[in-house]
Formats: sequence, C-alpha cells, structure tokens
Amino acid sequence: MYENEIRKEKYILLIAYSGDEEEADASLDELAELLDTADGITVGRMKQKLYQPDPATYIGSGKAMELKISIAAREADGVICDDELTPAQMKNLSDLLDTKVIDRTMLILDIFAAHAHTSEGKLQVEMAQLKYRASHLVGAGKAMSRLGGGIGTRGPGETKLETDRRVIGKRIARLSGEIKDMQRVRMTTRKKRLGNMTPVVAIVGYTNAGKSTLLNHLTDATVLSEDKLFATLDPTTRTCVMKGGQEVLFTDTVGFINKLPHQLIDAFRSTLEEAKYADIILHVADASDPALDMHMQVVYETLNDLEIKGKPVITAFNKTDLLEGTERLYDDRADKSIRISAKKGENTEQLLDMIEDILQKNRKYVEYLIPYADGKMLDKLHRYGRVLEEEYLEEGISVKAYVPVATGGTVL
Ligand SMILES: Nc1nc2c(ncn2[C@@H]2O[C@H](COP(=O)(O)OP(=O)(O)OP(=O)(O)O)[C@@H](O)[C@H]2O)c(=O)[nH]1
Ligand SMILES: [Mg+2]
Repeated sequence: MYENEIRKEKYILLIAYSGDEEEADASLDELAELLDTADGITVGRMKQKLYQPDPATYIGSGKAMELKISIAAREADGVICDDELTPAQMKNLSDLLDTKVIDRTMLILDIFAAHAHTSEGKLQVEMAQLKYRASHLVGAGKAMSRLGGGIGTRGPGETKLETDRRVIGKRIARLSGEIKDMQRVRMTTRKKRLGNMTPVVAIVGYTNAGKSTLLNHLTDATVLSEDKLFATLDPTTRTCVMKGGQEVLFTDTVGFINKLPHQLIDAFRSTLEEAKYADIILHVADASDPALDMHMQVVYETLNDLEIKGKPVITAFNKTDLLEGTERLYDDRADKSIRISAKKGENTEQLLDMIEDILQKNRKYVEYLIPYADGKMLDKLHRYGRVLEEEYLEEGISVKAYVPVATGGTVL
C-alpha cells in the first residue's frame, strides 16, 4: 500500500584511523550529520585502528567479515567510509561485503548536488562529480553499477551522470567553458564593486557555524539558515549601513569542512575566492561545538589553500548563548576576537564597531571645501567615506572626513 513512499536508506559508518580515538569519533559524528543532511539514517558505526588503511580493502578482512554480519543484522543498505577510497578499495570492499560502498567524498558531493540552486553552482557540482567519477572508473564497474537511486548518486538538476569515460571527458571540457564564461561575468561585477570602493567583508567559517544567520541579522538578507551542513552554497552579498552612515558589503559563502573533497575546492575555487577581494575576513566559529579548535584549524588551512592571506581577520565566536561559562575565547591567528550570538543578536553592534575600526585604519583623513554646485561629491563622501564634520559656509561646504586610502584621498 505504501510502496511509493520514499524509504530512507540505512547505512553503517566506517572509519580506519591511526591517530587519536576521540578524533576518529568526532569525525564519525560529523559523518553521521552529513548522512542526516543527505536524508539517510545511521544504523551503526564501526572503527578500526590501523597503522594505515588497508590498500586493498580499507579495513582488514577480519573486520570486514564482522561488518558483513552487522549489515545483515541491521538490514543496512550499505556502508559509508570516512575517507575517500581508491577505486580498488571501493571495488574490493563492495565485493567482500556484497553491498553498496560510499565514501565521504561521494556523500559530500551528493549534498552539494541537492543544495546547488544557481546555474553556476549546479555546473560546479556536476564538474566535481564528473571528475570524481572519471578518477574512479577504473576497475570499479561493479561497485559503481551497484549505485542506484539513492545517496551518492544524485546529479544536479535533471542531468544524468554518465559512467562512460569518453563521454565524461567531453562533458568536462564543455562545462569548463561554460564555467569560465560565468566567471567572466562575476569578474565584471566584482570590478564594478571594487570600482565604487564600497568595503567588502567576507564571512567565512566551518559549515553550520552560523554564517548565514549572521548575514541575515546584519543585513536584510533572507539566506536559508538551518541546522544542516552546507545549507548555503551560492554566495550572497548584501549591504549593511554602519553607524556612521557608511555602506559595507557582506558576502556569505559556502562553508568549509574537514576533508573537503579537492574536486570541490577546484570546482568552487572561483566562488570561494570571493574572499580574496575582501577588505576584511570575518571568521565565524561555533563556540558551542566540542570540535571548535579542529574546525578553526580547518578554516585556516582552507584559506591557505585558496591563497587568501594577509588580510585582517576577525574571529566571531558564535552561539555563545549556548555556553554555560564565560571563559575567554581567543583566536591568536586573528587580529581580533569577539563573542557573539548571531541568533540572539548579542554583541553584534560591537562586532560592527570592530569592523568600522579596522576599515578606518585603511583610510586617510581629509579636509575639503566643496562648492555648493558639487552636490554629488558630498553624497559620495557619505557613501564611501566617513564624514566627521560638515559645516555650511558662504563659499561652500567644509567637510572633515576619512576616505579609502586606495583613492589617495583625491578621487572622491
Ligand atoms: N543557539 C544558537 N544557534 C545559532 C546561532 N547562530 C546560528 N545558529 C543556528 O545554527 C544553525 C546553522 O546556522 P547557519 O546560519 O545556517 O550556518 P552556516 O554557517 O550558514 O551553515 P552552512 O551554510 O550550512 O555552511 C542554524 O540552526 C541556526 O539557527 C546562535 O548564535 N545561537
Ligand atoms: Mg549558510
């Protein structure tokens, strides 16, 4: 009777680790969250401490037999490994267990495919998926053909994901062209933005840290924010008017994650690089997450991979409303740190003051006498600079203000 009802797929999570057991557990917790975001259910977890993952089967064969029994007992639809597997590992493990084997990369790609909304986002995800497939075709015929319908197989939009190497190669070439065209359009928009000198603050951080919640609170944006990983993929930029009347642009982008698949970094490079052109990096961290330190480390590593360096960084320790104590939170890699709650709007005014302060340092003090005929000039000073004093004299308007250094104080 209920045959058509969508049944959630059940998986057992699997990790081969060499280091700390606590870290392995935290990584599996995150894998479970990823699976939940992809609409699957975790029905079991298995860990194996190994000097290095087995090159043939990821976990040892004895452990694999144990796993096979669990799969049957829990009626699981497959297993999800916490690392990206080689084509051989995927094929062998799938044969050994006689079930579907998915890896962390496929799961993340699947979530990205479901969450991409803009045409550029969809193309970028498809590109990442095709690259993953192309590198996993060798000898993986059976493992790949086991995949069908569910997790790890979603393509963006209506596009059917190909499994033929030649067809994949052609499609990748076509997609690269289309993505390049879109990047050109983005460059033009960015240049226009830079041209008008409105300062840009890029909001970056680990996935689910509260970046979109903060953007929505500071501006009139209505970016989807929910307790799911990678809720936001497409960059959104909104204006915030500061206390002094100055406009500042805030950009919210895709979140980072530990073991972010390199195919995704490549495909999303241009989107992620929005931060490269920002005046300030606003790093949002979830202070209530037990893995806070690891998450912050991943954010700095990812920024480094993207060659986003040498910019002032403010770390906003978010979700402090969930913290019991008032212990000092401090990030020594940032120029400034602050505790906030984006959801409750706590301390966000102070955060804006901090941003204004930093922007101020990139500014130059000027005194102008603007003729009454030049109304536009005063308007510009208000929009892009910070007017301290404005006096209406007989010969014109005397203004004392801070203007962006890039203009040398002369263009405005
Ligand atoms: N308690 C509390 N929850 C918060 C706060 N800020 C955000 N959240 C919650 O955290 C979850 C994630 O928030 P988002 O704004 O979607 O996080 P994000 O960083 O944009 O996440 P992605 O786009 O998925 O990478 C949501 O359920 C928010 O309601 C906060 O200050 N306090
Ligand atoms: Mg978001």
